[in-house]
Amino acid sequence: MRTQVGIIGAGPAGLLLSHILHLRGIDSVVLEKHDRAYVENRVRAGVLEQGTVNLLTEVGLGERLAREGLQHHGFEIRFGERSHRIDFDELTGGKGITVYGQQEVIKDLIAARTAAGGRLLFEVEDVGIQGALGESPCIRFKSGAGEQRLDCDFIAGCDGFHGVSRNSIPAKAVACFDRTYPFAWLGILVDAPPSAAELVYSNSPDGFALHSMRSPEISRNYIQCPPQDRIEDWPDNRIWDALHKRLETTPGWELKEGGILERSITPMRSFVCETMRYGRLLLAGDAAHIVPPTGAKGMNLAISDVSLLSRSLVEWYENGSEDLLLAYPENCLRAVWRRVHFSWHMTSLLHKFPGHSEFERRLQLAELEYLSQSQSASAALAENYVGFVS
Ligand code: FAS
Ligand code: PHB
Repeated sequence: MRTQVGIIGAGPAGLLLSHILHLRGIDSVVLEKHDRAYVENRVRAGVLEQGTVNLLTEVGLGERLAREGLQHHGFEIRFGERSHRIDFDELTGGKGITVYGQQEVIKDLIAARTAAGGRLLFEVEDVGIQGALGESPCIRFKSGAGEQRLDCDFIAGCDGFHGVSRNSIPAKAVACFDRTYPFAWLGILVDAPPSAAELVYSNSPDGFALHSMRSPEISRNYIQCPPQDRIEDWPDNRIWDALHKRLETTPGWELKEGGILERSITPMRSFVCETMRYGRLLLAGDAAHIVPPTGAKGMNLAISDVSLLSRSLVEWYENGSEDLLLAYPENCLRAVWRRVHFSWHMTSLLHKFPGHSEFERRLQLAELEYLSQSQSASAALAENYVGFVS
C-alpha cells in the first residue's frame, strides 16, 4: 500500500489533517486501532476556541457546528460564597467560545472523509514505524487482511499520549517536560438540561467542580477526586452530593440532576515533548503534549498543531520547500507552551491540593479576589481562554 502521508490515529488531529490534505490534493491513509463507533462516541472535550471554529468552518466543516454549537460570551468562577463572571464581550472585543462535543467534531470529520472516499482503516493492530530518518518511511500494521505495509513520504503521529509514534523516537533524541497533579477529574455526561447558561467553575473548600454542557438537553459535570480513585468508588449519590456541595455556593442556584449516561476518571498531567519532528515523522496533538482540561485547551491545541502541520506539508508538495517542515516544532511550541502555562495556571487556581496549608489556600482566594476586582487580570484570563494569544 502506498500514500503520501501515513497518519496514525483517528482523533481530531489525525482526521483533520487527512481532511485538509485532501482539500489540497494530497493523499493520506489514517490508521486507527479502535472501531468507528468507539471513536465517534468517546466523550472528551467540549469547548472550541474561536480559532478552532474558524478553521473548521474554513475547511467546510462548519455547517452542523454553526447549527448545533452553543455560542458562549463568558463563564463564571465561584469561590467561597462569591461568584465572578468573565465577560468575553467586555474583555476580548467579543471573541468567545463554542460548546460542541469532541465526538461531534469526530463524526463530522469521519463523514467528510468517507464522503470524499478517504482511506480510514479502523481496528488495525501492531502498528510500527520504520525508516523515519530516511526519505521513504513506512508503517507496518496488522488488519483483517493480515500483515500490511504502508509506504509513504511522511508519517504523522496523531496517536495520542499512549500511542506508538512518540515512543518510536529513540529516548536520547527526545526532550520531554512534565508535571503530574495530585488529583484526577471524574466526569459525567448527564441526561438533564444545563443548570446555567454558561460554564461554572468552582473552587470550593471541598475541592474543584465544573458545570458544563453539550446541548439544551445534556449537561456535563466534573469534580476533582483522588488520583488513585476508581469509578466504582463513586456511586451516583456520592457524585451528586459532591457536585451540589461544590457548585451550589451562591444563593438560589441549584444543580439539576439526571440519568448518568457516561462516567470516566481522567488523570491530570501537563506534558510537552519538544521533539515534534524526527526526520519524516511529525507529531501532532496529544502525541506531543498533554494539558489538564481545566483550561479547555486539549482539542484546540491538537487542531492548532494540524493547522501548522498541514501548511508545512502543502508547502513541501506544492513548492518543494522544506522550510516550514523544519520550523514546525518551533512554530508549534510557542502556542503549546502558552496553553500549557494557562492550563497549569487555571488548575493551580481552582483545585484543592492535598498538603496545601491554609496559607496556600488563602493565596488562591486572594488571587481569585484580585481577579474579581481587576479588569486587566480578568482580561488576561479571558484572552487566554478564548485562545487569541500564541
Ligand atoms: P486523541 O487521543 O483524541 O486521538 C488519538 C487516536 O489514536 C485515538 O483514536 C487512539 O485510539 C489512536 N491510537 C492510539 N494508539 C494507536 C495505535 N498504536 N495504532 C492506531 N491508533 C492508535 N480536553 C478538553 O479540552 N476537555 C475535556 O474535557 C477533555 N477530556 C478529556 C478526557 C480524556 C479521557 C482524554 C484522554 C482527553 C481529554 N481532553 C479533554 C483532551 C482531548 O480533547 C485531547 O486533547 C484530544 O483528544 C487530542 O486529540 P488527538 O491528538 O487527536 O488525540
Ligand atoms: C467540557 O465541557 O467537557 C469541558 C469544558 C471546560 C473545561 C473542560 C471540559 O475546562
